[in-house]
Amino acid sequence: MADQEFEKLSIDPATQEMLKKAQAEGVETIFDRAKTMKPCPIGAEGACCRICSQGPCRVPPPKKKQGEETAAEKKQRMGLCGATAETIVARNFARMVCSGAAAHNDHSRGTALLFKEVAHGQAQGYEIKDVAKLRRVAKDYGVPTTLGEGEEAKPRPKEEIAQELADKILAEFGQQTGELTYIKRAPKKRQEIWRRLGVAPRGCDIEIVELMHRTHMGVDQEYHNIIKQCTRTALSDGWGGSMISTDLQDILFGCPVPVAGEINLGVLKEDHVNIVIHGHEPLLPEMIYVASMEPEAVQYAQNKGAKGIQLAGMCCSANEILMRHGIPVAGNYLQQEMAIITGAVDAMVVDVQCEMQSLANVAKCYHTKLITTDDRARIEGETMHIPFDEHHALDVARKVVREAIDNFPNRKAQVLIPSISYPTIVGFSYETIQYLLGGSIRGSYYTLNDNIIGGRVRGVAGVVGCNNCRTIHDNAHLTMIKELLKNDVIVLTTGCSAMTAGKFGLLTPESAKEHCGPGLAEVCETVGIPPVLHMGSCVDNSRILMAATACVKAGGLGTDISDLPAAGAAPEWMSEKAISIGHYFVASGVYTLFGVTFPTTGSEILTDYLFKGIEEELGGKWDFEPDPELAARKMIAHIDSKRKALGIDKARERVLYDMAMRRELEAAAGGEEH
Ligand code: MSK
Repeated sequence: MADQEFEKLSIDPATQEMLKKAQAEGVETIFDRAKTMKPCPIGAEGACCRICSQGPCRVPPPKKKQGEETAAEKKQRMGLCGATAETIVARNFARMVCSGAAAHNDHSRGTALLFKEVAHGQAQGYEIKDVAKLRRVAKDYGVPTTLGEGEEAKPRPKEEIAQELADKILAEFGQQTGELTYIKRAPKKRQEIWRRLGVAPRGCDIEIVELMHRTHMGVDQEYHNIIKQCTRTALSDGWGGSMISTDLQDILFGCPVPVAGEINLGVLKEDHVNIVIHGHEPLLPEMIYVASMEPEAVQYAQNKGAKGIQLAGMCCSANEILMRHGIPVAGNYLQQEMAIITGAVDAMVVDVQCEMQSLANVAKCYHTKLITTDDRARIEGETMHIPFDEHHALDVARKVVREAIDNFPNRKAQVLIPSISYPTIVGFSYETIQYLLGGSIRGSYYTLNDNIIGGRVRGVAGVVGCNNCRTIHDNAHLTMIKELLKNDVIVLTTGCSAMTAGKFGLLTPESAKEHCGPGLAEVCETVGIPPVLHMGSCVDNSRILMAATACVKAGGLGTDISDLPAAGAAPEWMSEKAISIGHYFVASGVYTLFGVTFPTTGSEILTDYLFKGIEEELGGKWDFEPDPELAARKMIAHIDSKRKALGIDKARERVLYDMAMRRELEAAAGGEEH
């Protein structure tokens, strides 16, 4: 393949370099398979029904425009059982929401179970690191944080608070009635919408189970009704499982604050033992971080001829340890094979989600040990399975580190690490942004709102999500983000999108001058923040929900998330989790745009409902645009329409709110800031 061909696969020079190496060494990657295996066009549109053994039934697209089809023609576009294109496509969409929400909520359950063990002092190596956050979350759950009353009141021991809180949180997974606690964190108006529509989730598990039931053959066959349960299920992810994960991980491992990091394959070191941590759950990675720094481990590595141990992350496990410890990131989703192809990775340690099965084949071409660590996620061809055990996590981590060190002398292929990496500043949790905007005393989102009202910041965009080998790696993320920044739209990012931003230098405060419009550049310079704020991993999209809620509660931008000059996007999405995330953003009132392909285009009627009709009910809606520049313009147009509705479409004098005005706004938006 000629050099220009590699540029059509990825805009990332480090990835291009590794693709060339793979070609020279005869190693097959996802990029090769994408060339030879084309997606099924009917499946891609969501119009293939395979939920019973009478099919699969494939429903081709209509030959005529919507509304022009005769009843007989419509009949031809049905499954054997009579299920219409709308039912089939809605069911497929629903099952994506289900699987995505299940992934996040199951991740969350694991974290909650560990939290309970820590609270009872039965989890080796772990402790409660963020007591202030523990107390804030306890308040949400109605768990007392003091003992005694009035002036006699004393702080309650953190272990006691944690024990009671753990039981309350774990009960929410199996809860059958009522509603999830965090629903009350949303603006009042949003809560009312959910309650009026009957979509406030009852528990973390029940909504997923019910949606699976309803998409079984012969159950729910009315697309609005299926999508309604999609909404309830997705909300159980965003305002349930994902938010619980984020909060408990902050309590256990520390709430992220700005920290310097580095990203791209160049973070690997030829003369070190390289351990790449890949997946999503930070429980074991936190201990691997500890184990890799123990003097005995470093000495052991030196005895084997290495200078030391280099830990690096991949995908969202990377985001977790980057945000809290500044551990460098080797790359995003489409770089997992690339890391092994360097020939320098002594162990790739995976937990759950986004790990490609092909890792086993690629690892065999080199010396890399592929170590699975979660009983829920084994990979055929793995080198070994060292299961995570919360009671002995540090011992497990030490074993993993030792396996990697033992492998260092076994390197067999030529080692070639691209000397490409970029510095980043990350760690912008919702709380940190609040602090940066106003300091610890008066910390709040007022400052951001004032700048939005004054027109320096045009609006806010969340750009998140995966890479997808059906589009040029990293290109859509980068193009979209640059276009938004140029137009004074500040970007909040998570997941693999955050890594793209980092790889191209957008996660540094200095980048504001180069990439932003004058208003946003001025704000970033004054506050000292990058124009793209890295907020964490996939579950940390819940931090974006909290930031949006804080904007509403700070006042001046309406009374609901749907009033904000804001938009969301996943321009290179690929996973079912992305669909669940997208749908909970829509359900929270956000205009949400996806790129690459859209999974409901097999039904024009259903797609129309998701892109238009649903807005009347939820205030948010879906959209699809594969061209990232056009997509960014659509987002900006939406932001402008919201500015107009708020009456702030023309740049105007800054309105400085006094306390009385703020109280009035807060009351309208739903009470105090969290
Ligand atoms: S890792 S879900 S490829 S963002 Fe969270 Fe990246 Fe998407 Fe996995």
